[in-house]
Amino acid sequence: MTVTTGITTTSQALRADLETPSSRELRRAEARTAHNYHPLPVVVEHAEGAWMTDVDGARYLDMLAGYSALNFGHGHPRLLHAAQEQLSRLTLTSRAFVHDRFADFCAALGDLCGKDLVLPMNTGAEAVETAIKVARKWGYEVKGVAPGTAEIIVMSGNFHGRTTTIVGFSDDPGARDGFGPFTPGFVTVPYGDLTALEAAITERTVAVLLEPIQGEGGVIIPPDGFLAGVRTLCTRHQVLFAADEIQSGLGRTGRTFACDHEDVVPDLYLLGKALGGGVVPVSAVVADREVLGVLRPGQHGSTFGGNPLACAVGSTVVEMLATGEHQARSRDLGVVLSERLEAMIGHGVLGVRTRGLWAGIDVDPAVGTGREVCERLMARGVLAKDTHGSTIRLAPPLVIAEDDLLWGLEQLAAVVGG
Ligand code: IF1
Repeated sequence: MTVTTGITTTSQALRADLETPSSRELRRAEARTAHNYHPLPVVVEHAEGAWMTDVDGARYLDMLAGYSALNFGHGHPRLLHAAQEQLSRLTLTSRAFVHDRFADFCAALGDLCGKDLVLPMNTGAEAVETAIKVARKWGYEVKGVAPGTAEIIVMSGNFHGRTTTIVGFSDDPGARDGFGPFTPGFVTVPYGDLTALEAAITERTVAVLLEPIQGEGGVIIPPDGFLAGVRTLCTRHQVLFAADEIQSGLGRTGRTFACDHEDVVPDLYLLGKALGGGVVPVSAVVADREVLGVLRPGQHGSTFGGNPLACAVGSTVVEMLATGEHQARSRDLGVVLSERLEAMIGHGVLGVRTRGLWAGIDVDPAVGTGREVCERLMARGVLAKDTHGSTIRLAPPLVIAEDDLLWGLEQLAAVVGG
């Protein structure tokens, strides 16, 4: 496999004497874009499966997969066919009218989750915000919580999106500082701590909102039994269990949902990312009628939520998950991933956390920062993303070939000095 790359740092990319199609595009983007990201200096032109090609013709193995939005890889033929066929028929009606893909999608997704109802939205943050509104309304109308006093328990180290309400209950200064004042009614407890969770539940508590595995936190896996404990406490105290499976769900961890690893069924599934197949933004809140039935016409919605194109692609995603083949592939290749990463411990790696084809890797700071490791990986033709400090995450498309996965891990071992 020949992989040619050149520019590896943003400063290099911005030097005029190194003018290449990539550097030109990087400079143009830099000049006309808000700097709310610090992307690696790569300009992708096309992609297929697990491989991306930049404007200079250099190829890269995608080990981020759009933060798990690309579980099925780039340009999956079934997803492209579903999108292309729908594009030529009908793309948008708004929810003022019904369309012929809507019921199929909602029924299929509800069946996948074992729930009665689906509320389709677009982004993950919208699904989380929807769940917050629904849980509060359920608390007032079903549980009998005094109006305006609902509390939702969230976890330390959480990441649920970027809206002001959501960042208001983040404990990451980078995500929340400078964006107040924030929405009240959220209580934070340590992730994984059932004692603290039970102590925080009051008669005003309407929901517990958590990621079954924390992605941005660095693929943080809670102690065995934690999810089952949350389920027990929520049932005992008539509190809704809202599982944010936007990143952990839809095959990423080797099961359809990360909650499946403990045979736990939450009251609300919050879904996004891969639900749109990496083609269009599709998210949803999936729950039983007792929960989603609290909404009445005019109380919630969105222009594009549940649009025909989203439903066409989303239905295909559900079909692809229904066979279990992608979940099985994530489990099987996850064993390869875990074995190779474990072997790096003590050789530039301090710690590893894996579940299916998802890994958080704590690189020895002596090797470099997470960003520096990712820049060195880029020079070797692998694209990944750091989280905090010297932790990087790996989340390749679930369709990645085993040989490509092994090659990508060889590049990581070389970068960290294994
Ligand atoms: C960015 C992080 C990952 C999510 C979970 C809800 C959302 C996300 C568990 C909101 C979104 C994205 C957002 C994107 C980068 C990425 C991310 F680094 F920000 F934290 F994946 F870990 N729940 N995560 O992971 O979904 O509204 O984005 O569709 O904001 O930089 P969204």
